[in-house]
Amino acid sequence: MRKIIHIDMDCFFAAVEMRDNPQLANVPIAIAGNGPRSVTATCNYLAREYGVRAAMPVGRALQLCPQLQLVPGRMHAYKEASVHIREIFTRYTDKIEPLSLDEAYLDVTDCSECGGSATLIAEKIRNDIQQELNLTASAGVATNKFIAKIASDENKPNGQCVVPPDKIDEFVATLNLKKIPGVGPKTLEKLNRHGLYTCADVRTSTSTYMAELMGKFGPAIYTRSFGIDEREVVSSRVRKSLAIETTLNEDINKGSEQLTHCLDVVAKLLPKFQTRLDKVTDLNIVRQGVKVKFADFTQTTVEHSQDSLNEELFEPLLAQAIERGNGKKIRLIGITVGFAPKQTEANKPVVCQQQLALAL
Ligand code: DCP
Ligand code: CA
Repeated sequence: MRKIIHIDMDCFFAAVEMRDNPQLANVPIAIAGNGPRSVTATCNYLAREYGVRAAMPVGRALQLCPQLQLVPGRMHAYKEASVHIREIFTRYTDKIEPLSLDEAYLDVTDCSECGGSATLIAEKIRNDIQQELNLTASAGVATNKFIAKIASDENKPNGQCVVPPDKIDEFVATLNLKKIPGVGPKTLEKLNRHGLYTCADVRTSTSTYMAELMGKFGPAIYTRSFGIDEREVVSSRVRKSLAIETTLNEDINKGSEQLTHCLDVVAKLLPKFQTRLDKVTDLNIVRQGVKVKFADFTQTTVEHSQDSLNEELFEPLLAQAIERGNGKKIRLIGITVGFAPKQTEANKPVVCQQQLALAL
């Protein structure tokens, strides 16, 4: 039986700002630029009482909460806090899988601290964070990553939730499917259309049916609905992609010039993208793509298999993305490449003579 902790900082960017500027401590705040097209990165819990949320256009946030204070982000301060919390994690285990600056899975199965109690280890980690950073974190404790992640959200902020093995079944049954990581609004809508709202509903179906309905993700939703998740805590993540994007100062209107304008934007993004790409030396490019967000906030990505970055390819990729928009204005453009690990002598799969003979 594994012991997994998911740690997640509370309203992370906002909490750092409230800590560093006492004038912000007791007022609703959101981290956002103050341009007319800005969206919030996050907001504090006071602002959430008014309905303000992350990724909300600033105009809407101010409608909901006119006294909302907009605070520009200070990424260096968030990174510094992130490095510090990761250092705290290393005191307890080396099996740490960061998910973002403020979130990580820890496998503490072999940790002897606190008599081996994952519940107490989670409390101690949260206490270290509070003492050393003056910030609060929430935690979920369970026997797998899926349950631990959902549990960490249960008693937010500054709380934790432990789901022992004999409570998993009950915990998962009533779970709304939107809580399953990876189930976004579109997936949820499709599941709902087929009468599937909770994990208990999914349990009455079959893995095959779920695969037919949802493709590759279907069987995963099915196993998750029983609270099963065999994924290991992976200490060092291999980068899967590199992306860069920009929200435009003004939407690009439909019309014959739309593609040319988009290509100009891509040309501006390319130097920075290339600099970042040059730093990735241990991976092979396997895909190249574009992302386009339209004025109504719907978005699309178009990708093509590639073994190197081909600038000429952006034109047909963008043309296809624009076509999918059916004449909608464009508000954001991004470019991406996907990677696969390089086959070096060190990581080449070892094929023994016998297997080779069989393959031949
Ligand atoms: N973030 C962002 N843009 C988003 C979502 C998040 O820039 N659309 C940033 C700001 C957050 C940080 O990442 O502070 C962590 O994201 P979380 O989703 O964990 O949200 P918070 O930590 O802000 O709040 P919570 O207390 O709900 O975890
Ligand atoms: Ca968080």
